[in-house]
Amino acid sequence: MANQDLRVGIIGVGMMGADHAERVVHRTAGARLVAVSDPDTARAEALAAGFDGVRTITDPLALIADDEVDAVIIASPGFVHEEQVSACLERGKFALCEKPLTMDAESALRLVEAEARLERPLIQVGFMRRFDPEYAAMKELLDGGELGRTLVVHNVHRNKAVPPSFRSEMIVRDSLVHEVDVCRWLFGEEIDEITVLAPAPTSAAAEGVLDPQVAIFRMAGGGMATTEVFVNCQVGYEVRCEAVAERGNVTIGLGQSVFVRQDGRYGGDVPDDFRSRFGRAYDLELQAWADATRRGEVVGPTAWDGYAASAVCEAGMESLASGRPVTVGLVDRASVVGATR
Ligand code: ISE
Repeated sequence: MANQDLRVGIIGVGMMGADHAERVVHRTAGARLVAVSDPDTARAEALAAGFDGVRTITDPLALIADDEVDAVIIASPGFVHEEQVSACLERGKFALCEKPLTMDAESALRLVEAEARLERPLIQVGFMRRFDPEYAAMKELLDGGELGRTLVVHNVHRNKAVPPSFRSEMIVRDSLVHEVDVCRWLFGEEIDEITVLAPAPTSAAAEGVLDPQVAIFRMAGGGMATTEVFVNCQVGYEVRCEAVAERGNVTIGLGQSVFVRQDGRYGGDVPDDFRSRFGRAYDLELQAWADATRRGEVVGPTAWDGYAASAVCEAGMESLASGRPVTVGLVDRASVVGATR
């Protein structure tokens, strides 16, 4: 496949899937969008009509099985991920699955085990922040060792507003899940324990929704991380991360790329949502996925990363309900995936 275009099918063409469709068509070298699937067939047809040579296939499992589809981007809701990722594994097709990998640790682990039985990785999970140039530079600096051991990581994750259907647990499973992955990746360690607390909620939150939330992670090697997640902050999309190491600290997300002074004031724009803030990260993520898939490899976050994140979030939701720290009970990694991945 290395010399041919990767023929990509996308399942789910809501906000993220439609964004990826445009990205595959216009900004991913060596990849070609050939099919899309969505329960809202009118939406799928309207999207396909905007591009040349893109078919709609109503049944997502038929899209996965289609001979003209080499690899699949899964951007459907999390509750159908297990079935769709399993079908990709059964057909031996590479999949880039948007986060969360599945809705709970048990089903995510089933996918890790099914992939391990194939003895070749096929799944990448869409934790795009690992491809963001600022996060990547931070990781490189910390791994370089000059700053010494990383002691604490502080995160801020704010969305301008979310619909009333975005409940307290979703703040953990859909939003905090990014910091779960970022902290596992930056420290290079699992999260052993999580506490999620909530102050008195903002008046902008829907009835009964605990927003903002503050999470504390205890890392397996003794480090700690704090995260404020605030999904109705009203201002715009803000993601910041500061890593404090023994001989220095690194901060990303200050958003100072374009800084204007005018009429006695100074400042810049706050991005509206994650598609603009992480647009470059998504582009790099898809390019890396397409390149690796054509080589027959997986780069970036693995099925294990998806499982570990689901397990931490499950413990986080329990902690949010009880107000107490909850231990994350991961299965032994080597016994499932071997020592290599
Ligand atoms: C959304 O699903 C994302 O993945 C965004 O990155 C995050 O900021 C947002 O809170 C989630 O709802």
